[in-house]
Amino acid sequence: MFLVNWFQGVLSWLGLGNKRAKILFLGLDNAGKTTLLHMLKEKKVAQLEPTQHPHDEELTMGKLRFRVHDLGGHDVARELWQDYFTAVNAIIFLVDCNDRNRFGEAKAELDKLLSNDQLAGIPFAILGNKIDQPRAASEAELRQALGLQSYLTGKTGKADLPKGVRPMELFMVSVIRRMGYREAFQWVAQYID
Ligand SMILES: Nc1nc2c(ncn2[C@@H]2O[C@H](COP(=O)(O)OP(=O)(O)OP(=O)(O)O)[C@@H](O)[C@H]2O)c(=O)[nH]1
Ligand SMILES: [Mg+2]
Repeated sequence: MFLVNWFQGVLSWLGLGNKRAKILFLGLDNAGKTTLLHMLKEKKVAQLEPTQHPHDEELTMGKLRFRVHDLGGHDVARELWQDYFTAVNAIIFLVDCNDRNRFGEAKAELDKLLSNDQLAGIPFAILGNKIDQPRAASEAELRQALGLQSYLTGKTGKADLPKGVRPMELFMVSVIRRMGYREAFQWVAQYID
């Protein structure tokens, strides 16, 4: 009972309380995907191993279902991503804002996802993570590095987008400082029926 109440609390906090959703956490290795999942689940930071095997969290309470798939980001693990694309409601794509050497690699993976037919029209929240670090890229720098300038659809309110236009936004976050990701989930929730 405690767990149920607690989890409902997290869901309403994220704005997903009445929605059924399948969400994937994607991004390069070391971006912070598992740290985020752990933070949502346990509300604390943990030192975690790189993800070797996809990890799911799902709870069903009456009609409510919220399921996250945390997939490993290293290159071999990326081959598994597409196995999870069926019936997905949203993608959360994490990028380490400090790892400028890998912005190109992150962009290449993101571009592959954006051009995947199975994911056409699916909302993407891109999380620029680790902004607690002094040398983290700014939002403008990351937007440019990922080539997002002309594709972002607006952070505030639900945009009335033409059919086929994908909702996409960039949020600057620090998972370990609990900054920014709540807004990203609230934004995503608006686009999940
Ligand atoms: N400074 C800082 N470090 C973070 C933050 N979030 C995650 N990290 C660290 O980044 C490292 C990688 O985090 P993970 O969550 O394991 O990354 P991942 O995306 O799951 O990586 P793979 O499982 O290999 O795909 C860990 O050392 C985390 O503690 C953050 O907000 N700030
Ligand atoms: Mg991981």
